[in-house]
Amino acid sequence: MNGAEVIVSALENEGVEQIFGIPGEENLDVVEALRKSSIELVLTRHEQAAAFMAATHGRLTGRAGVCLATLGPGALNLTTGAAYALLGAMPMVMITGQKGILSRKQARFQVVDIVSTMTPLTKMARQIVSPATIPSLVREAFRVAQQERPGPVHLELPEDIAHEPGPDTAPVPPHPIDLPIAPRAALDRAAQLILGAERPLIMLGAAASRPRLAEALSAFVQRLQIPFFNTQMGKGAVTGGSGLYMGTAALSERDYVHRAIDRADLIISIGHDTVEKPPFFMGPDGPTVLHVGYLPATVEEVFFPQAELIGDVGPSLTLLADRLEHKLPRAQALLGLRDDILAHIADRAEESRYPPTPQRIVHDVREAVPEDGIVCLDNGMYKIWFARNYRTHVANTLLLDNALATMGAGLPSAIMAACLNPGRRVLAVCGDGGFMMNSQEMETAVRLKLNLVVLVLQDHAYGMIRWKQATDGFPDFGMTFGDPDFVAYARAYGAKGSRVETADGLAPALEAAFAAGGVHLIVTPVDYSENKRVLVDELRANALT
Ligand SMILES: Cc1ncc(C[n+]2csc(CCOP(=O)(O)OP(=O)(O)O)c2C)c(N)n1
Ligand SMILES: [Mg+2]
Repeated sequence: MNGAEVIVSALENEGVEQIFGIPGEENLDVVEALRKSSIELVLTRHEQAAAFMAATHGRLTGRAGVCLATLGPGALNLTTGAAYALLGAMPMVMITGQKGILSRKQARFQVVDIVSTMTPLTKMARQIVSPATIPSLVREAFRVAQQERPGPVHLELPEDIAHEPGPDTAPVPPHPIDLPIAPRAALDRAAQLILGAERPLIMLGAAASRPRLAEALSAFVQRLQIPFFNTQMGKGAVTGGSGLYMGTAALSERDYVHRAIDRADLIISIGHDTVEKPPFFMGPDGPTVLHVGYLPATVEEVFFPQAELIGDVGPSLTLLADRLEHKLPRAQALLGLRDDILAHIADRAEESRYPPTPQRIVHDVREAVPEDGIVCLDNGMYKIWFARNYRTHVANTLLLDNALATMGAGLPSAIMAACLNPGRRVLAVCGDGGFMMNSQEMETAVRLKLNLVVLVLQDHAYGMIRWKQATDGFPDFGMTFGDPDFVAYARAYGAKGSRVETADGLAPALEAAFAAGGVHLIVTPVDYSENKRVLVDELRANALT
């Protein structure tokens, strides 16, 4: 076996089924080994998209997704995806080529120090220097990528090592890992804190969305009956708990959900990751925060928990609930605020106006997407509206990036979600700016014969920045652009395209697109005057009352 065959068999050993990317000549031995393997090579049209897809695979399954690129330019195109996976805690393994390291007939042509480039963007970055080390290095790469806190790992395979015959070493079999559960003393302390609380509130953060946690987390909330809110990336982690849902902290302060947060005397913060925009600001006057997590909390100026429960979150929460069930007469002290908060959030959701408001767009999307359907957002103004207004009932059904918050990941992440869930409805929601950053992947979606709908919200602008510019008192300058004819653009890829022309046109367009199957782009204008009216003026007034 040569180095390339050893690495591909090690990837098969890890259960890898697909690799996303764009090969270069330095990867040709790997491509040949893939051809003879059980792994599918999925070509993308830009390496950045391949990395977003691989990271999303990790996010949705807990098993690292794999992407492949050549040396230099190809590898550099993976860097934004590496940062996306690092900040977003998504397990991913990136494999890149390199010129030979034993001899180099092309001097420094295309040679960039990718291992150094990747070092601050990954949990581990290594150059492979001999075929014999590959089985243990690949096992180590997956172990590191998948263990808490998950993230990306980079392996560089130089072309001569890929070509070189090595010993027929067997891959290292993965072994089951059971994480430690929080110790008894910490559980007792956490239980005392919760028993003593007058107005407790649960917050679900990004790590609450880990795929393996959904059941235990839902059981915890249902057994204790304490109302909960979530951060943007903690959306959807409680099944059947909708009567206790108080809202999503899409903004850091002053939103309606902060009426509950500001009154709570104890916040049980499950899986909060300070990589997210703060869901609230801690201050000297409370509330007390109990951090429950796989790892201790990172202390920040605005987040400094007074108590912690560290260990495998699911089993630890089960033990905590055993100590508290039926013993919390004040569990629902804050629940009375719920109806008012949710009524404010739902305001104007059914109004017929053209162009539609963001609230109406969120409402119509929710109608068209079943509970287990998956909505993947790019980054733009609408992300705040979806985070605030879109109700989720199943874990990981609203995928958004509140960590790197990069534009361009909406379509690739939706492609990955559609690949993994062929029977479920999958929708990408993108702005006209973010969509154009990776719109070439429409070809990938069509080639893969996916069922996927892409909703493009058109304001001919980098709307979010334009909104911030106005909110900060700057004149309107430098944020507008022209768009292609999106319907014709979709058709040029062999996808279907349609445009929303009336106030009530979005819902039927979505339904028709999902029902027809295949890849479909729907473009709708959006009335962003609501950004100022609600998110600035109304919330400012709310803060004064
Ligand atoms: C790669 C990248 N570049 C720039 C930004 C800064 N940024 C955040 S939102 C935004 C505008 C997004 O425009 P669009 O996709 O059209 O969405 P809209 O806000 O107009 O709905 C920009 C430029 C970013 N987050 N990521
Ligand atoms: Mg826009």
